[in-house]
Order: sequence, then C-alpha cells, then structure tokens
Amino acid sequence: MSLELYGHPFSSYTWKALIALYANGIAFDFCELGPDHPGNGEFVSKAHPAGKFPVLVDGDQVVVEATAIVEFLAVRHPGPAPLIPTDPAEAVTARMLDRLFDNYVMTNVQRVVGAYIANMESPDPAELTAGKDGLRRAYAWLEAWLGANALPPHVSLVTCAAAPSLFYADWVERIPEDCPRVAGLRAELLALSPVARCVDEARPYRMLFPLGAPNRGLSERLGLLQRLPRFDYLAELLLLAPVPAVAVGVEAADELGIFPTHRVKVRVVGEAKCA
Ligand SMILES: N[C@@H](CCC(=O)N[C@@H](CS)C(=O)NCC(=O)O)C(=O)O
Repeated sequence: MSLELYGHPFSSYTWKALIALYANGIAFDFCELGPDHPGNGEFVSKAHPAGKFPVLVDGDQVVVEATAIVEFLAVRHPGPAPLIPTDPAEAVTARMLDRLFDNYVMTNVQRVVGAYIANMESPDPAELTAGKDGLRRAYAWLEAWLGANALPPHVSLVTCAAAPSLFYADWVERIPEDCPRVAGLRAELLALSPVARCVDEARPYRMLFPLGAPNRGLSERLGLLQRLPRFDYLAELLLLAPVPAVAVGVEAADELGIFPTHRVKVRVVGEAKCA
C-alpha cells in the first residue's frame, strides 16, 4: 500500500515531510487539506492531538509531527538522501538544529503570522515585536554557528527543517546584511530540487500569506531594482546569466517568481552590479 501524506502545499511543516519524500523518490498520495476535501481535515483533526499537519499514513501506522515523519521515512523508507546522519554524534547535531529551526525560527514566524490571522487590520504589536525579535536572535545564533560548524550533507533532517523555516522567515523578518551565512544557506537550500519543487507547488497559494507574500513577480522587476538592494543586484545578474544560476542566483529566481530550473529570456534593462 502506498503512503499517504496529509497536508497543504503552502504549509511549512508539510514541506518538511515533502522534502524528505521527494529527496528519496518515495511514492505517496498527497491528501490535500481544504474546503474541497473535508474528509481529509476530519482525518487530521482526529489523527493529531491539536489537529496539526502534516500526518503520514503508512498502512496501519499513523505518524504525526513533521520531525517524526522524517525520522520514520529514514527508518522505513531509506533512500539516497541521508536524512539522519549515521554517525550518532552527527545525528545529535542534526536533531539539535531541527529543534532550533522549529522552535526559534518557525515558531516565531507562526507567532507573527498568528497575530495577523487573529486580527488582520490590527495585529497585536507585542506579538509582532516578540516574533521578529526572536527571528533576529535566531538568525544571529545561526550566523555564529555556521561560522564554526558544518551542516550535515543534504538532504538531511536539517535540510527539511531549515528550508521551509528560512524561506518563510525571510518574508516575515528579512535576514539582515550582517547574517550573510544565513542568507547564503537560504539560497543554498532553495537551489535543492526537492525544495525548489515545494516552492513552486506552493506558488499558487501565496495570496494566503496574511502579511502579504513579497511581490517578487517578474512584472515588478523594475520596481524591485530600486527597492530591494541586495537581491536586486543578484536578480539583475540572473537576468544577464543563463538560468539555472549559482545558488545566489536561485535566491534571485525566487525574488522574481521564476522557478529556478526554468530557463528564461528577459530583456536586460539595467546595468548589472554585484555587491
Ligand atoms: N509541531 C507540529 C507543527 C505543525 C504545524 O504547526 N502545522 C501547521 C501548518 S504549517 C498547522 O497544522 N496549522 C493549522 C493549525 O494549527 O490548526 C509539527 O512539527 O508537525
């Protein structure tokens, strides 16, 4: 019997499971949550103590919590992706980083997003401040950690946790200039094909992001060149270079709303600059 994954294409924690599934080429049925599929929502609300997703079903076994799903896939459906490092000490590091991305990056993203969902017109400023402060603190910690340590090889549990959390965190609180390693990691993650696939599949749902997803569409390119200094320069480089570009270019591809593996031809309208 094939696996079933209950989730939503725009959900960060669903990505966490999807990245592991895609990276190992595991066949599964995607059971999308939403008004068109009320039965899927009913199943999830019973399967998880708080009704949260993703939920994985493998025959008789139901696995909840994204980290546990990745661990389960590593044990029951191993493939080429080293989801959990075989060295026990490295596995501890992977699990530590997984907790860090969930608890201090994604949780702070959800805190800010939750404030908007609670009151779109007037989100609680204390919640916004706490969430954004927490993100900046997490970025600074990560920047220092990345300066002294190496991540486990992709695609690991860390990849699965880091990619969606940094992807959305940057929408909530831009990764600052003084955290180049964190920004570089986000770009590196977006360059991985299982991650790029999640980004692309989620693209039609961007209007669901309560803060407003960054308007990084191609038609906005000229405006972006003025407004977003760091990545605009990269974007301009991308336009001059064939796509797919290097990892930093993939970040620019995301800015432009271009799926990284697409080849595009764009009229060059400005001078390329590289910071
Ligand atoms: N700790 C859970 C968190 C899952 C989670 O927060 N999922 C979100 C979607 S990204 C969700 O279910 N939101 C709906 C809700 O909280 O009711 C995990 O790791 O799987």
